[in-house]
Amino acid sequence: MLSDFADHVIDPILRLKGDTIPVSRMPLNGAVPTGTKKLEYRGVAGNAATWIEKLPFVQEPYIAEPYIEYAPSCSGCGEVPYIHLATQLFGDRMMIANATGCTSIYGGTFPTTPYTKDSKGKGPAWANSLFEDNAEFGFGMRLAVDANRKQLKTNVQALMPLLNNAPLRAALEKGLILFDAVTREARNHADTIRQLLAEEHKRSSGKKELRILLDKVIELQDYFVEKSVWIFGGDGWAYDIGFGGLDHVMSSNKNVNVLVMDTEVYSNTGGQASKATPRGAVAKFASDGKKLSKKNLGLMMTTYGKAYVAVVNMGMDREKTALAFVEAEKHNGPSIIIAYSPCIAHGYDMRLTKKQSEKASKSGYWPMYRFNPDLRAEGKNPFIWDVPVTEDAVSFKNYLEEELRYKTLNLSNPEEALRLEELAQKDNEQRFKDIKHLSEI
Ligand SMILES: Cc1ncc(C[n+]2csc(CCOP(=O)(O)OP(=O)(O)O)c2C)c(N)n1
Ligand code: SF4
Repeated sequence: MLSDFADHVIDPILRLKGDTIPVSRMPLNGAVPTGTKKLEYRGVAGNAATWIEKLPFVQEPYIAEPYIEYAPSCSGCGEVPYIHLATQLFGDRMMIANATGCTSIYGGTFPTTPYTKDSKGKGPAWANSLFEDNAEFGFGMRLAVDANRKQLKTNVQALMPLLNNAPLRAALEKGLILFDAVTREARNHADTIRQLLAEEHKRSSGKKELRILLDKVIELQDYFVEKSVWIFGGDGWAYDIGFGGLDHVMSSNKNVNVLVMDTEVYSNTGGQASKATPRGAVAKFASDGKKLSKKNLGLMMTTYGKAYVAVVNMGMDREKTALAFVEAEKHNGPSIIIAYSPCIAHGYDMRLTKKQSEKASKSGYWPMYRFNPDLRAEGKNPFIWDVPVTEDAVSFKNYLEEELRYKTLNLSNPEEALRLEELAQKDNEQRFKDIKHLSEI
């Protein structure tokens, strides 16, 4: 399938001969083979992030292959490492609803795609709906997975008494016991069931009732292992245009994971201001500096009480960031991770993103924290600081003066730049107080 697609679709398109491809060459269901981006790189696979496997809280490191490679973003893009991280942790059972934005453009490229599958043929299922309905789109995926798993269970229970095949019956029984586990044992066992089902299917012709149930269980066999449903998008989506849907999903009790890659502007359309843009930064529609403070999305999300919330910064602390991903995924309810994401729109050398990310947290601009409602059950405060803002501090000015989005205003209107900078400093203090309040509940 891949070589056919590569020869008859990818190759002509890359040679600018796409117009010659007959429509019948396109996959009928709209799904394209994954792992094809590497064909543009002599077929050499990308690297898996080995540091993830060494983390003590990643209990079953089994990932030796990447699930996204050669994402064609800008060099140094701060969004991509978060996608690498999420896919390496959960990629083989992941479903991603991707809002329109940079993540959908470099994630959903055609004719080659950077998302991959591993040697077992497993990898993230990915789709993009619209900019404005992505939370609802992912929510729909969750409901569909729940419905399919429920149907699978019912059909397995109906099938078992009809089986004369003891190994398959025992495997299905064990499959039901492991139904909610996502361990390596559960995943390997699902592969065993798949094999036994295929063998039984070959033997079952002429047995109508058995065949109907077998067909149904085989159709749904991918759902023996629980999926990890993710909703990806930028700040333009999460803070502004998709916020209604985000609110709906986050106030539900469904197990979805939201990843907001916060570049503080609508990056993909050239850097328009969003509600995530900080005060004083110059962006499109805020050419004389944004006059209002950044919306505190993290704090708002904690008010649902039962949602997991993490505000992370990979450049500051990748281990705490990974911990937030693991906890968010584990939380049996809605989770949101708001991720500091350097972008070319910030206006500095993208080789320095790590250093600048550190300054963002150390200056108090980007406090890192986790709000884990599961801790309440253990009688603990759900709020955890990950970067005490007083530790190893740098001044806010020191952070600002590295970035063109702040420097521009200083050049064109220094009085206004100073006024906004002072207000932005107060925003940081207020944000800190608002969040600190949570740590004292
Ligand atoms: C309803 C709607 N409005 C506008 C657009 C155009 N559009 C596509 S991507 C994008 C910017 C996305 O910004 P953000 O969500 O911050 O993601 P980023 O590109 O920064 O990752 C816009 C405005 C659209 N696709 N749909
Ligand atoms: S514009 Fe920004 S967010 Fe988009 S790919 Fe480039 S660096 Fe990444």
